[in-house]
Amino acid sequence: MVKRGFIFDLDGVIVDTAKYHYLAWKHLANELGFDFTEEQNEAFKGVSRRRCLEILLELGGISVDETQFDRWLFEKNEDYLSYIDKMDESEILPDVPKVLDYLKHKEVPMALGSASKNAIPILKKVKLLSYFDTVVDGNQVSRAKPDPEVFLIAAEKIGVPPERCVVFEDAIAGIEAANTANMISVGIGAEETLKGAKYVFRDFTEIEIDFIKQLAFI
Ligand code: B16
Ligand code: MG
Repeated sequence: MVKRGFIFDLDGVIVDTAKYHYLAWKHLANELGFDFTEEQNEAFKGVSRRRCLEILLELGGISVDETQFDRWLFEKNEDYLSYIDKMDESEILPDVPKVLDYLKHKEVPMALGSASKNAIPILKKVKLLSYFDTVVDGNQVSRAKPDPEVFLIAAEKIGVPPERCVVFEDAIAGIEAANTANMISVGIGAEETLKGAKYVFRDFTEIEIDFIKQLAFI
């Protein structure tokens, strides 16, 4: 029997880097003369860096040429990386290692599927890189979620057909991407937000190993 493959999003599933993205975007917005709220930051989750800056500039009513746009993209990322640099294992979200350890022990193929171009340095910082057979990130995809490209590449790389893959995602666009790819979607977050997911858990502390076992071996 073909095993199931497990694909994990990064920000909001494995670590909460959204708070650092927020600080860096807010810093840039303030520098440009307007504020950026945590509520507005919600719409940035799972969205590519480039698209986030487009939205931020729309919020501030600012239009710029490509050179300045790229300069701000770079500046925001440098700021973000200064937070990432201080990360360690204590920032892994609760009970994530419980699930990763179980799957690793059972030799279930695992992939990371993230929009971030900083996924590998983050995984190294929190010492989780070795758990994943492959990392598909923002450097390898041309179409952002809700396009299923990131998850389809991940499935191909771990050699598991899409319909046998399970995706853990915290963003609506990510759940949509998983569903479009014909994968089993598991939402991490609020049920009201992640209505489209096949299963929803507030966080990994709500996930029993028995549930993972069933998902992995049926
Ligand atoms: P970077 P995910 C996403 O990560 C974040 O949720 C999103 O807020 C961010 O803009 C995007 O990565 C790009 O990140 O600037 O590091 O390339 O949820 O897809 O793991
Ligand atoms: Mg996410």
